[in-house]
Amino acid sequence: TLPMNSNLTPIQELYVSQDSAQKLKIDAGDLPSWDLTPRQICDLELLMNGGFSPLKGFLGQEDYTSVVENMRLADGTLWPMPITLDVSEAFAEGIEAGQDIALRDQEGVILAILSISDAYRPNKAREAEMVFGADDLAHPAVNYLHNTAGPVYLGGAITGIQPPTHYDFRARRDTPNEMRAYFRKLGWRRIVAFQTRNPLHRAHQELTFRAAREAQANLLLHPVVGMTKPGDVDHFTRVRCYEAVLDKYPQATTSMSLLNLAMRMAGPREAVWHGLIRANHGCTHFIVGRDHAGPGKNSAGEDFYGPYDAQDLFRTHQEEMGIEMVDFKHMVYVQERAQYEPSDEITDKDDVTILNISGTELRRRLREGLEIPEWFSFPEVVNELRRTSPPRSQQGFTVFFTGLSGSGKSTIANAMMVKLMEMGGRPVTLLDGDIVRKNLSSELGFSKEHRDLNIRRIGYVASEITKNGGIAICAPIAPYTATRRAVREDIEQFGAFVEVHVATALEECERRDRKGLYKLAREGKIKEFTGISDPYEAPTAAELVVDTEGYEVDNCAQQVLLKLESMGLI
Ligand code: PPS
Repeated sequence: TLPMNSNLTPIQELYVSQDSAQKLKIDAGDLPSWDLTPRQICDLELLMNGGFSPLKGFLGQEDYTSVVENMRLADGTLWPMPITLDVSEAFAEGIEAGQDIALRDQEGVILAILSISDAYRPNKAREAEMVFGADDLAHPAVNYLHNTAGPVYLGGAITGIQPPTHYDFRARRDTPNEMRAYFRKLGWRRIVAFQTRNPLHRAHQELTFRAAREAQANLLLHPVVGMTKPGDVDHFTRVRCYEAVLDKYPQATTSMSLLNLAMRMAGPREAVWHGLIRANHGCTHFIVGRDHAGPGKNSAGEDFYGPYDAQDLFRTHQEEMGIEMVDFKHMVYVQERAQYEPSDEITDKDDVTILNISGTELRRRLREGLEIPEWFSFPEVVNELRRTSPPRSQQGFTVFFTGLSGSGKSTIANAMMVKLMEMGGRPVTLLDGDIVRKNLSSELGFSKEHRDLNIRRIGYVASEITKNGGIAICAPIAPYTATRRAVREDIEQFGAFVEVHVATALEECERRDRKGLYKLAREGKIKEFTGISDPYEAPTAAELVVDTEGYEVDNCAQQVLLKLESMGLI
C-alpha cells in the first residue's frame, strides 16, 4: 500500500498559550538563566515546534545513554541523535535537579523554561564513537563536541514561551504544523521531501522532479538554513538560488520551506533523524542520496561512512519511522540527447558523451570567472553564485607586512597603497602600526598580551575590509607566529591573505635607526624593544620575503604587486 497522510492532524508543540507565556516571562525574570549558543537555539526551536517530536525537552541521562548506545529513547522509541543542552562548568556548579532555569537567546530574550530533571557529565569519546562513528576531530560534530560544547549536560522538559525570531526570509519558514496545514489545504497527501545544504543545479532539479513523479507525490524542497557544514555557501545566497530553481518545476507540484536545523553531518544516523523530522512536517517520502549528510574525510584521509550506509540504515527503519525512502538517482547529462538521464538507465554509455562538472571544478570556475554552461546550471543560479563569490580579481584581500621596527614596512606599504589607488577598482585602507596605535590601540603598550591584542584588532578590521571587497594593507611588527596565523584564519574565510616578510636584518635596522629608538633601547630607556629586548619570530612560510638592502622602495613595492598579480588578485 502507498503511504499517505490522510489526516495531517496537528502535532504536539511545547508552547504555552499567549496569556501564560506573558506571565511566565515575567516570573522567569528571576530564574537563573542560560544564554543559548547558536546551535542550541536551532535545537530548541525544533523541540518547541514539534520538529523533534516525540521529544519533550533536552535529553536526561537515561535517554541520552540509550540514544547513544541503541539509537532509541529509554522507552524504546526510535531516536538517533542526542539532543542535549551542554553548559559550562561554572554554570553547572549552581544548578541542581528539580530547579527551573530560563533559556535566553543571544540578545537576552527568554524563549523557554527548562525544568531540570538531571545534570550529568557525558562520556564524549563514547558519544563520538557511537553517534559519529569515530572519535576523530576531523569530523565537524566531534570537533564541536570536544572543543565547543560544555562539559555538563542538563536534561529536562521544556516549556516554550516564544520561538526564536528570524528577520530573514520570514515568509519561507514554516513550523511542522504550518506545513501540515498547508498540505491539508492544497490536498497534498503524498509528499516527497528533499533535504539539502547546497545550491541546486539542473541535475538536482531533474532528480527531485523524477523522485516525486515516481512516488506519485508532490515535492517539498526543504533546505537547511540553521547550521550546515563549515565552508558551505551561506544560506542567504542559497535561498536566492532555490527561489530561482523553484520556478523550473511544473506549476503547483512543488513547494519550498526553510528548516532551521543545526546539522551534525552524522551520515546514517543523520539520515534517520532527517527522516523523522520530515515525517513530523507531514511528509510521506524522503530522498536519501549517496553519502547523505557526509562529513568529508577523516584524519586518515578516508570517508567516515560507506557511500550507502545512510540508505541502508534508513531502509531498515522506514516502516517504524512512517516515512518511506526514495533512492537518489545519480543523474548525468547526455550530450547527444541534450538531457539528464539516470546513470544506471543509460544502455549505450559507449556511444554517447556524458558530461559532468564536479563541485571542485565548479568552485574553480567561479573563482576564476570562467564559463559555467547552461546544461550544468540555470543562469539565474550561476548569477547568484557569481554575485557572492566574484572572481579573485574582484574579491577583497589583505596584504600583511611583518618585520622589525625600521625594516621599511611602512614605507613599502605606503608605496603599495598609492600604486593600488592609481590602478583603481577597489578601495584601499592602510593599517600602519603607528596609525593603528593612535586610533585603535592607544591604551596598549608592548607586552606580549598587548601586542597580541593590537594584532587581533588589526586582523578584525582587515577581515571586515576583506569581506566587503576592499584591500587592507597592514604594517605592524607582529612579532608572534601564532598571532599572525590566527589573523590569517580570520581573513582567509573572506579572501586572500598575503603575508610579506620585510626581512631587513636587525643590524641594518639599527644602523638606519630612523626614529632613534634603537639607541634608546640599547641604553635601556625603552623596555621590551623588539629585536633588542623582546622576541621577533620570523615567518617561515610567508607568501613573499622582501629584502630591502640594496633595493629601492619602489622596487620592493613592485615585487609585492607582481606577487599579487601572480595570485590573480589584481
Ligand atoms: S606590535 O608588536 O606589532 O604590536 O607593534 P606595532 O603596533 O607595529 O608598533 C611598533 C612601533 O611602535 C614603536 N615602538 C616599539 N616597537 C617595538 N618595541 C617597543 N618596545 C616599542 N616601543 C615603541 C616603534 O616605532 C614601532 O614602529 P615601526 O614603524 O615598526 O618602527
